[in-house]
Amino acid sequence: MTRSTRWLSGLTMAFALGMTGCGDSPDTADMTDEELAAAREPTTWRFALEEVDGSVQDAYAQEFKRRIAEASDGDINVEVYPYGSLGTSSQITELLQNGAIELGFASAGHLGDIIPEVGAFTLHFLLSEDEEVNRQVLADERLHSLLSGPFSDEDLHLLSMVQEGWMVWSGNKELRSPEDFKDFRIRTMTSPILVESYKAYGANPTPTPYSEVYSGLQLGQIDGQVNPIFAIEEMSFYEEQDVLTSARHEQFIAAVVAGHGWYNRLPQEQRDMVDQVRDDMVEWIDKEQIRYNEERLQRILDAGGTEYVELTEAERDVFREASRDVRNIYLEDTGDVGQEILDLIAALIEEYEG
Ligand code: 6CS
Repeated sequence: MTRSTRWLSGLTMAFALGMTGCGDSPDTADMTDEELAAAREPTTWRFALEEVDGSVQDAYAQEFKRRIAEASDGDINVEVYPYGSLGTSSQITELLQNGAIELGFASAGHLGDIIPEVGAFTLHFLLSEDEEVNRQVLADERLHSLLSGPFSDEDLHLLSMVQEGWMVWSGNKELRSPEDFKDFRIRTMTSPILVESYKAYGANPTPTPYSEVYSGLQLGQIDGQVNPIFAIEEMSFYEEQDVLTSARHEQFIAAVVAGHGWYNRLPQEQRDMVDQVRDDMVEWIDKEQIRYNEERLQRILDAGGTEYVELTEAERDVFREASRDVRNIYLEDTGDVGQEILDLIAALIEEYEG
């Protein structure tokens, strides 16, 4: 889709959303202070999710809403739109670019399509095995300032990078080696780096929107998929799969994003409020995602019929080796900036691992 057709499709959605976000303003000229206060409607910021109610993204958005309402004395209402109400991940990103919504999630596995630099966060065996280290790396200002240019080139403003849990492979067999992946039809998100990553294991990757994964499994159009455990549970993927294999090869990472123009036009005090709430939520959401993933794994195991397998270090090493050349593909797409991002991530991991 070109920029202009993207704009048009975003505009159509914007009308559906009621772009002004407010009705006819009352005539305020003759009002007393009390009347003015009563007539004052809260400002609405629309926050779109790529996940359904009860997900990690929903937990983030609901808490963000609560904290913004508190910090603004009720003047700002964040309206949360769960997955399904505004379209696919790419459509949500278009709405943010067009200014039809103010805030949203954009996972690296989809955003890598339009911001190749973000593909780094879909590379296998790149981050630390320690989630606390990853959380610090992802919140580091040095990383954010490297990424801010590629985001603003696409009319987006990066607020936060959130890890949502280890990606787990689901299938009807254990996936313990690249041989097990031979011709395995695995659904991936749309990022080219993800597609290359699974080709490197010998698999047959099939990028599709999130909403089509369950039917794809049910109809046998795909053999498996990859997602964090909380998502495998809440989207019922486990019902169609016998085995979950954990290689701790990749964290699911999503960006919390604002429209670039909108963010920059905010009054300074509101921008500071957003940044403060964002900073204060880094630890909170990480604890939540860990809890969500642990509880949902238990739910899957309690339901019966799905086995959970963790790869040994030796098995992980084989995948680590097989994934190495994909970094060159990432660098071909991103050049010096990509190299800087990879170098910085490696340096930050070393720094925070201590
Ligand atoms: O697999 C996907 O496409 C999706 N997975 C998660 C956990 N969140 C949103 C994303 O679009």
